[in-house]
Amino acid sequence: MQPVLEAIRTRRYYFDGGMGSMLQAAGIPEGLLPDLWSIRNPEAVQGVHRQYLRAGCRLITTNTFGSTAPKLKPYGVKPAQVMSAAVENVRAAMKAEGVTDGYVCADIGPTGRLLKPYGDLDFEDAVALFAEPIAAAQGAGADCILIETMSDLYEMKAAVVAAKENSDLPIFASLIFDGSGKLLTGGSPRGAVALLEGLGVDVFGVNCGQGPKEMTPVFQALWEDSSTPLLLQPNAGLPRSEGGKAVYDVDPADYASQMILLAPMATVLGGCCGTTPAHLKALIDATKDIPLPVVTEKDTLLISSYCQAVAIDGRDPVIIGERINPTGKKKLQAALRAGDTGYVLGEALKQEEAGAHILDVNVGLPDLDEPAVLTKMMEAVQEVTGLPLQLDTSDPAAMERALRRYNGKPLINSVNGKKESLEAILPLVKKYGGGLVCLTLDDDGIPAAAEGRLRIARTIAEAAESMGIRRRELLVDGLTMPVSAGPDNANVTLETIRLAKRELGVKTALGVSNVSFGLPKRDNLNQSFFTQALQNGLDGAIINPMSAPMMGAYRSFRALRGLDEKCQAYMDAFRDEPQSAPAPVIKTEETLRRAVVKGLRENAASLARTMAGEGTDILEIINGELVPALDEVGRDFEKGKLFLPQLLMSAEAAKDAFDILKDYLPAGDTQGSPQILLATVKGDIHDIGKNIVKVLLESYRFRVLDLGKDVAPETIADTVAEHQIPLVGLSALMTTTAPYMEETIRLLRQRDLPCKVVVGGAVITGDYAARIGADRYAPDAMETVRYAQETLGGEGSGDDS
Ligand code: B1M
Repeated sequence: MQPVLEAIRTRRYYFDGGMGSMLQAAGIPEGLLPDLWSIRNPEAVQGVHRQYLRAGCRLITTNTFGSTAPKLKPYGVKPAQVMSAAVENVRAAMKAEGVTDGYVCADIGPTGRLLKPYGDLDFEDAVALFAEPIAAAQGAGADCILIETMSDLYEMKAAVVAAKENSDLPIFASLIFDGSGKLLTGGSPRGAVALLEGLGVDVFGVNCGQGPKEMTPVFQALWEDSSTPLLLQPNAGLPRSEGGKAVYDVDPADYASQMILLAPMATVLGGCCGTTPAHLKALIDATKDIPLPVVTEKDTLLISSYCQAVAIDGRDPVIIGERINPTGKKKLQAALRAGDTGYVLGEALKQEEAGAHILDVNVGLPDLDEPAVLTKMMEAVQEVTGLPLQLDTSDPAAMERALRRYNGKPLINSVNGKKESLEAILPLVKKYGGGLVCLTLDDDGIPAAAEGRLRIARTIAEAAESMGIRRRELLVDGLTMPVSAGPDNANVTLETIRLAKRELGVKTALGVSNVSFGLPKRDNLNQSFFTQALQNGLDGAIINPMSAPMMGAYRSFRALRGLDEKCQAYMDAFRDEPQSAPAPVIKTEETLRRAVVKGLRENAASLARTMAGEGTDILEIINGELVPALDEVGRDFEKGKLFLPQLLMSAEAAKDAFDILKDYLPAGDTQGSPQILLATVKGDIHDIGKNIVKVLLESYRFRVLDLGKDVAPETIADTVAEHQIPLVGLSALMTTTAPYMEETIRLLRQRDLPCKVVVGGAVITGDYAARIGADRYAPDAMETVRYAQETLGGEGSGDDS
């Protein structure tokens, strides 16, 4: 039989549709992991496969969506067992239906956990979790791997790496976007194309989450950027909840008619939640004669982080911030030696604010463990900025380690024309993906003339292409030599840029400021050379974005070249500047509020310590810095300007600051029976506010029993009864969890527990509190203390002073 990747280019092939709902209809017990039926009830699973085969589907997905070790552990089975049985079920169904042109697609779903630093799952552990079912799929004779319903690009990367390392099967990969066109962790369609094409995934696209109509903008965006065949597997419309169950409203005929509009862009179609064999049958009837799309090779180089993508299109140049490179920088050298991430992160954020699009990260110092330090600094920088990074090292071991764990598709700086460099770096680019900076030097050094440098660039480009690395991924660096060392040095570099673009059709990169080495007033030369390089076709400028002359040259170039529509970016950058010469360096004031907003944990803690140490009132610090910072982050989150990972980093920074501040509050009294119970209600994991309330109550010497977060009404009522607690404080921060506050109060009243209840949290108002029967609404922590004093009398009864 033809390999699956060849087959899908010859005619339309269809994935199947929903599996869970079909198994429910077949009687699977509620709450049982559907994958278990691959072993325990193979006939039922085969029955579903057979229905889809009869509908005309030929890409049949194994019933293994949840088959990673932790999810299977409670049932005492291993991923390999389930995968082997599941592959066998598909084969048996095909045989029973007499189908000879079907393919077994080994289904790999998400782990259900967030990866570090936002969650608790380490990247390597995620790779290992995916490796098990993938290796089993290969062993059992699956035809391809389908990694699906991924809402985070980092987890997707872990799964793809696992697939590449544990099988040689074709890889299909599919993501779930939300209504705003983003992934849960903020990734965009363009970021997805960058990552998945970089990793060499064979077919990718979108599934789940929404119906065909709602998916259209995301799918269109993928189509515009991608040079890879796309797959599309929407739900039968947007799910809505009815009696706690998801219900889908789009019937087979509507589903098919909505898909007709997207079929010209999709090589492979199929269904997801809520779709049935009837949906697939209607889809196949409606689209089987629509010609397959012709997928064109795009020329743009895409670079990405977990949430942002930068396009290097050969026309509009980008800025690569050069400040995180210890060469000639004593402070950075000291910071790297001391493992001081705070300083490095400060440099990262300053460059971002100054307008960099990509940040170079280089930690090359002779006495440092470069593989460890580069990875550590890269991860730290990725925690606080969404800008894509350029990994800059001449040590292949350091490059590999960082590249593997990088969240996105980076720039790789660099390879050169030497055999050992090509042999060490090109396989890494092939495996992990990345835009590649190609230095025009080889064993004979740096050629004096542009033609010599072009020759090396050609050697690199051909070697890369022979390994399947596209030419558009390459940025040729013509190497800047000081003009003080030779009058023709700048001309040769400029000529190399021109030739590389014209003769090889590649992009170009350049570290600009070396041109002025050894001469006074370096800014003059740098600025002028930079403008000339841009004119000659420089695409990636490695410069100091905090240098006003350099950014002035860049912004002027874009405006003059017609790259800056209505000169908007130029005006935005300079509107508020005095019309005289601009200050040479852009400075940012470091405040606790900013540190929390930016998620700078170390800075937040040390600024909190400084402020408290200087005698600033602790409540003033909380209400004047921490709360407004989190409010700002919350607003930006709501507007879709930032995403869950940044929200988490800000929350962590606020918690670190608060951990310092609470030591400055008077110590509490923890002896005796509790007087106040505190809890964040069921379903809600926000506990920063509640923790502040707790510490403040304790500093007023009330004895607090903290039940933590996500606490069920019954647990609260039982605890109040057991300890005869007179005052209960409940916190809720979401509209969806506030009803549990009401339920808790109702239960306390029903059980006649003689306690008062104070409530608070971002979504609670005085009116709401009154309506649900709370005794008091506390807009902040201090109001809680006042109410405790009113109801329990004076300070806490533990007060013996
Ligand atoms: Co989320 N979150 N969050 N979040 N988060 C909000 C609440 C949100 C308003 C952001 C937004 O969209 N603008 C939004 C809720 C929207 C809504 O329902 N209307 C939201 C969302 C949607 C979510 C997720 C669903 C995101 C997702 O996964 N897609 C998810 C939910 C998870 C869950 O709970 N099931 C989520 C997750 C998170 C993080 C984990 C990242 C993190 C929480 C970390 C933690 O708490 N350990 C987080 C954060 C930090 C926020 C924001 C930005 C800040 C909350 C905060 O800590 N504020 C928040 C936006 C905002 O509130 N501006 C947001 C500072 C804190 C000191 O204030 O808690 O109000 P607060 O407490 C004050 C007073 O209200 C009062 O005193 C405190 C001190 O003055 N008070 C009480 C509070 N409780 C009291 C109890 C009392 C008395 C007074 O009686 C005892």
